[in-house]
Amino acid sequence: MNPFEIHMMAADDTPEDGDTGVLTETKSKTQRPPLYKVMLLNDDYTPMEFVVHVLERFFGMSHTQAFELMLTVHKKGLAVVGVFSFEVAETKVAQVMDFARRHQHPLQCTMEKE
Ligand code: TYC
Repeated sequence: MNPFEIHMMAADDTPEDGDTGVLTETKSKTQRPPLYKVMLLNDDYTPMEFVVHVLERFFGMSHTQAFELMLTVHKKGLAVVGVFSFEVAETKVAQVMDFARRHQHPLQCTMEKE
């Protein structure tokens, strides 16, 4: 997006006038949408293989990536598994929570503004 806008302002803009327009330049701040971290929390009951499967299925990770990140959550208590727009983050959290609930695992997934 072009952050510069040229505003042409003619004080009295009729064809007979000749060009008495005034040029002004304004620099408008480029707005970026807020991003949200999606985090997975450790617990004592969810099987490791289930968490690996969740990371592959909902976050597009390879088996190796997913296994390493699962181990990080297991050791550290939690980890960021992705950064998304609000709507995408909300969808990921809902998908993971629903999938865990359907399999009767207590796995928790949350989101937080970056
Ligand atoms: N701590 C679990 C176990 O030992 C594995 C696990 C990892 C659970 C990551 C949740 O987000 C999690 N079976």
